Amino acid sequence: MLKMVALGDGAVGKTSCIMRYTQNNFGESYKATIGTNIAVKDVDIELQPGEPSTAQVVLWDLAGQPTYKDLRSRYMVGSSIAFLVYDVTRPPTFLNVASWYDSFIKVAPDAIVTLVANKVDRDDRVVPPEAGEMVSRWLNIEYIETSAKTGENVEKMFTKCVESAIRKEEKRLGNK
Ligand code: G3D
Ligand code: MG
Repeated sequence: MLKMVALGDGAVGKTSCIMRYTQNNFGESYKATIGTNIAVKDVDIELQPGEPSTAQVVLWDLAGQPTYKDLRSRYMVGSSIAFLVYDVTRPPTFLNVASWYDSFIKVAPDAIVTLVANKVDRDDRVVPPEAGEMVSRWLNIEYIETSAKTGENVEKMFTKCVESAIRKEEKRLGNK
């Protein structure tokens, strides 16, 4: 069982990505929820070609934007995976990526992190793919472009994250 947390500024689409993935819908009235939402999902993975299996993932989604560092760390602790979302139509959400990354990796140094450029369906996009790719190279993490609205790459993002985390864990156990 793996813990996966959603990171990123408010309204970038964290909850929408999770809803798209777990319930295949978009734009429902789930946004008003206060607190931490937790969803359990069986993720279909293929660690070796032709060898499908499933992993149970517990998805943590923090509603609102707590300013208390303490609360954020407690939310992040014990995670194997984080997906760090920004909104390609709002540059400030992209500029905050490094700060989210730093605070997460302090708490979960062995976790897998994926950088997610969301809302790519919108025609008022201003953060280009090159910017996201560059930051992901600097941080040495994966990069993927998604739209929770159309569903583009959403399932792929979750599957890849989980496969990477399991591979990393297997490697770690193997090297013991
Ligand atoms: P958060 O959980 O990161 O705070 P939400 O963000 O999932 O609540 O989404 C914030 C707003 O962005 C919502 O709009 C939601 O519908 C919209 N949104 C999320 N993902 C996408 C996307 O991929 N494409 C588009 N076009 N919009 C998206 P409202 O207006 O309902 O607040
Ligand atoms: Mg949310």
